[in-house]
Amino acid sequence: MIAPVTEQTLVLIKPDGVQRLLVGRILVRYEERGLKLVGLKLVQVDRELAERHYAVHRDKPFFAGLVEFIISGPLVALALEGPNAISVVRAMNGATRPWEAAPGTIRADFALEVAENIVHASDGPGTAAAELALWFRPAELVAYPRDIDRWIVAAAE
Ligand code: DAT
Ligand code: MG
Repeated sequence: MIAPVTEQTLVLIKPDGVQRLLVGRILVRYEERGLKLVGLKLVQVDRELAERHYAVHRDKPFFAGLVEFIISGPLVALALEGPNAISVVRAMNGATRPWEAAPGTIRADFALEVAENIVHASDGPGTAAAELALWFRPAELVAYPRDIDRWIVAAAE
């Protein structure tokens, strides 16, 4: 058996998801997959946090619009934990351009435009650690056992 790496990742259900009343339907997908919710909050983001979160895109032509969008209304920030959580969540979200996202992914099912593509997720271990630290104080990330984990996370051999 390949021992999976337990990871934590940051997800944002962006303002379009909140405005379109999709928060519950998106959240249930991650929950049903077996990912553990270790952080959750509704945030009205300020410009400084938005610019820090998307700093890697600072020189892109869409940067200004991206920041305006992300501060346009509240969003929901999630910290999710599980085996290979970073790549699992990226796969569940689907391709950045929703028209290229595989059917059954969140972006394919709920979005049409790249600028309003419903969800964000960290893209690697380094960005996950940095983004979790940016969005959550240490005390807001909660470690707790779940009885169902014995059905979801295979015991290491
Ligand atoms: P992802 O969110 O899949 O990690 P990314 O990091 O390349 O994608 O881009 C961050 C966000 O920026 C993306 O979710 C939506 C927006 N974006 C990307 N490319 C864009 C474009 N060509 N026009 C408008 N917005 C864009
Ligand atoms: Mg990205």
